[in-house]
Amino acid sequence: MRSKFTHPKDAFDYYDQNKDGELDKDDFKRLLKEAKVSPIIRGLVAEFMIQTFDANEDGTVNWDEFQTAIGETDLK
Ligand SMILES: [Ca+2]
Ligand SMILES: [Ca+2]
Repeated sequence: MRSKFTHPKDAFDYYDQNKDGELDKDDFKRLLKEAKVSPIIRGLVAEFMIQTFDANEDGTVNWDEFQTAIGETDLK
């Protein structure tokens, strides 16, 4: 989620592997893998991120929720 992507939507689409418009736990695990997060805590962190960003509580993070998330964490 750094210089590799010119726009946050590029990052979102890249990690949304099955292109359903939502980042699920597996998508986050892949993101965390690339961020070099230890496999031991990857599942926990993925769970935590979804719980934190999932505003409508459907278990996945959609583009709107992702935008809110990056807006709050200043990763733009
Ligand atoms: Ca997906
Ligand atoms: Ca959601």
